[in-house]
Amino acid sequence: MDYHKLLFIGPVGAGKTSAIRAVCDDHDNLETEAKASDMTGLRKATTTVAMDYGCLTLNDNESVQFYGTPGQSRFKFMWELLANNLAADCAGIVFLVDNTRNYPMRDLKYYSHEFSELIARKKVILGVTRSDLRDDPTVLDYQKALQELGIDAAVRFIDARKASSVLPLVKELVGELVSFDSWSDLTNQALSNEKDMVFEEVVPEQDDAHFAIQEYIGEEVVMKDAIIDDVMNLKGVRGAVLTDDMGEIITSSIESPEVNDFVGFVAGVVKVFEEASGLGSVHNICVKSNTEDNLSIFVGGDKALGVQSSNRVSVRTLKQQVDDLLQWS
Ligand SMILES: Nc1nc2c(ncn2[C@@H]2O[C@H](COP(=O)(O)OP(=O)(O)OP(=O)(O)O)[C@@H](O)[C@H]2O)c(=O)[nH]1
Ligand SMILES: [Mg+2]
Repeated sequence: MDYHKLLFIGPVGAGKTSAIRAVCDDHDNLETEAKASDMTGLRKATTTVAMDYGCLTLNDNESVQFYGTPGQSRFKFMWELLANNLAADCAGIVFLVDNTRNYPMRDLKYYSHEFSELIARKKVILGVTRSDLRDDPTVLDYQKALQELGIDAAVRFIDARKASSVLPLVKELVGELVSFDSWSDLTNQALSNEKDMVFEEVVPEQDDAHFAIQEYIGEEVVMKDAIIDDVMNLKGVRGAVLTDDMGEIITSSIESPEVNDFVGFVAGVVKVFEEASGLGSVHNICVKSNTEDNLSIFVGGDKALGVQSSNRVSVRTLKQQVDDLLQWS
């Protein structure tokens, strides 16, 4: 049997799991879905925590294997395992982006950076999903963005839930490598199956705009004032303060002037510390306590965010959640 591998990459909720589920043989797929307990839960109920796998049998001798990455950056170790090992020999990459996100171009930049080595070596197709819900940015916008990123890839607007929409991408990537030539039969079969299917309608509970936190400018995080409200919704958080890089308080829900001043002080000295220490950029400073609250300070762009949290909540978990908020909301 000849196997041809395809790797699906892209942000949370772009439809990687859906696309693999749609095109693989019945009940022949592995999913590692877990209930999305964090920010992701606002957009969908589950998220991939390790990887997706599925197989499409073309004929007795040929099949396509699909590998899907988890979108969340906390599972980055799986990106490396998939890109460098399990799917390093893939025939191509299906790069999915969700057109309904606030900043789909930021996603495009981020993931193309993260998978740059593999992308440079492989045939890539950019599949723009949820384009049934929003058609802007357009194909032309994506073509321009890809050109700026130096990526040679075709752009296809698709519905990741539908096999009839995903199969043409599979054909584009492996069609020339296989003797199988009944792609149109497969697609027609999928179309007729889809007639009776009811597709789950995904209406985000809250619009992304609520979390208008940061824009992806290069790799620099820009914190918006609304981050305070979002951080306050995290478990164990008692207060949050946002300051500028001169230590001036922009907004705060922390009563203690000492804590506010301390965050302002740290924000002010970080740049000096970075230069003097030669350690490179400082992104996060934690002050832990066994008896009092913990204080975590996140530095990004020209602002600092101080988060006061119960010492019963792990600082590591909190850091992950705030990082997710900063990166993905
Ligand atoms: N309307 C619409 N919904 C879509 C489309 N593609 C995917 N969805 C829905 O959006 C959600 C996407 O979720 P997943 O397939 O789990 O996304 P994922 O890329 O695997 O996400 P992670 O595993 O969290 O990285 C599901 O609820 C799908 O039904 C699309 O093109 N149009
Ligand atoms: Mg998934």
